[in-house]
Amino acid sequence: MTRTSGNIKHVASPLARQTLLDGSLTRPVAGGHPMRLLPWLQVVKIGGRSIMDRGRDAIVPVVEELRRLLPEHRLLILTGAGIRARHLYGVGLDLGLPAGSLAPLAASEAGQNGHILAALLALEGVSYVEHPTIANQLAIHLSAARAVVGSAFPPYHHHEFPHARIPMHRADVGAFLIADALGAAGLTLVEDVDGIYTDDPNGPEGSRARLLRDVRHTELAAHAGPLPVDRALPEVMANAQHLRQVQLINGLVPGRLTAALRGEHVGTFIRSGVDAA
Ligand code: GWN
Ligand code: ATP
Repeated sequence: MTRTSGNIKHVASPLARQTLLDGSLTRPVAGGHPMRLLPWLQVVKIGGRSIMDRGRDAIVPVVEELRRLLPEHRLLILTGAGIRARHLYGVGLDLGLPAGSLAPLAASEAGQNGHILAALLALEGVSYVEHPTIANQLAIHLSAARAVVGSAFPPYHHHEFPHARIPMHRADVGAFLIADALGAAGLTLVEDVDGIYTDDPNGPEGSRARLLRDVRHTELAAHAGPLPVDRALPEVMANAQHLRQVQLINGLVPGRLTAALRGEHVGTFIRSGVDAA
């Protein structure tokens, strides 16, 4: 909307003369629901420690399963960081590095794992794509190939919140943020456990751990014990715009990923805040 007085052109904006901090003023303009950019996209996050660090024995079957899924789905495959990031955190924390310095260093391992996975899928036309490409050119890359691979870490870099010494927004949070922002059809977290348990099934209390098949983000946020996902994930899921749930599955069991992408309940569903809205 433009208006001309004399030689001056005024550009009218419904938000021009008001604070962006007053919800009652912004709601009529900003209160609508965002569009889904890529509603057919399936996002799959492959665990860094739980899958990639296991090497050939775990990676090759997962790659085979991904390859067989390509005719059926268009995929954004994201990789987490594993043992090299943990070593990096150890050295960096000992030296006193802040969370914002550690975040990009750990993220680079997620990228390395993505490069490895993409190389194994290159024959299918799958490539590693950079963060800026995921941000701006995902659609054209996914019209050229059935899938692309990227780093699951969010690109916070030195803007990482100094909430704790270890960066709080890691691969699970990054995968959720991009899947929800794109309005993707789904997000599957591929790890080495059948789902989320009441306690770490591989920990000292493991024999007593019970599998939780369906949890709300609020229950996860309140969970006192260890979790197989970033602690900040339930917090981010509370504010989801599109994704109603995420499924965490065991990628070491052949067929689970295929079933999950077909909508079957084969792991733990984590419900976001979308249903409650
Ligand atoms: O380097 O493997 O992207 O996609 O957080 O930043 O530390 O960078 O600082 O486009 O921008 O190491 O160089 O690296 O993993 O993150 O990338 O090969 O600026 O394609 O240059 O947001 O890949 O890398 O590590 O993801 O997670 O050059 Mo890497 Mo990562 Mo590549 Mo990316 Mo970071 Mo870029 Mo970035 Mo940096
Ligand atoms: P990243 O991609 O960040 O490396 P990841 O996705 O590979 O991470 P881990 O952080 O290794 O996954 O989480 C998986 C591990 O979490 C499991 O092997 C399990 O031992 C452990 N774990 C801890 N608490 C739980 C829990 N409550 N339920 C299930 N597994 C748990």
